Amino acid sequence: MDSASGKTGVIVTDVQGDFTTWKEGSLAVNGADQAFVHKVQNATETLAKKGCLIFGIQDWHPADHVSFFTNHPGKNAFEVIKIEGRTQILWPPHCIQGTENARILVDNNLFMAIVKKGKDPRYDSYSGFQDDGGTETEMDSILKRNGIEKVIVYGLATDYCVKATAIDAANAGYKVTVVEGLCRGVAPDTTESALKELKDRGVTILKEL
Ligand code: VGL
Ligand code: ZN
Repeated sequence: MDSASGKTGVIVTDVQGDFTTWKEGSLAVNGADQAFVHKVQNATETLAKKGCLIFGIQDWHPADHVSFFTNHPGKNAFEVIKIEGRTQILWPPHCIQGTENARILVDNNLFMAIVKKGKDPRYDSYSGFQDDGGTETEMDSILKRNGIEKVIVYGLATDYCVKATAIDAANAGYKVTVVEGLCRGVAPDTTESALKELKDRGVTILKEL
């Protein structure tokens, strides 16, 4: 990946214990094992050495978050409901602020900044740029402050947070690359359709770096 010609930012998305089988996470993504996390760690170090600026996204929910099925009496995990017209998938409680499995598993010293998302109990937030209520995070302003024009996005999960973050980055005018081999998806069908949608929106999909 060429970074000499312009400023490239890397957005390492939600590589947190609860999304990994390694840490027996509550929302473990298939294939997000220890080897996967090490591969992400190594790739991120390589990109940092090449001069890319590394940013992290951290899912960071309060215990009463709207996306947890446990906060909807009678509902089960992975049920889909409508909330004020929005589609909400009900997830197992995950990435609760200040819990062990909310930690980012990539060396935190690599990050220029870590943007937390999903803090508002009322709204889910797959994208690192904004939540479902339209409230923006500091991601875009931090990227702009650093003169970033291109972003490389990878992490967990391909079909949710990687997808939403890459789409919002493209919509915000960044040239976006997603590295498929550095992502894992929740389900094969939604992962395939996510990659297709990203391509259709002009995002470059690389198999590997
Ligand atoms: C994610 C579901 C709920 C993700 C976050 O990081 O893809 N998925 N919260
Ligand atoms: Zn979440």
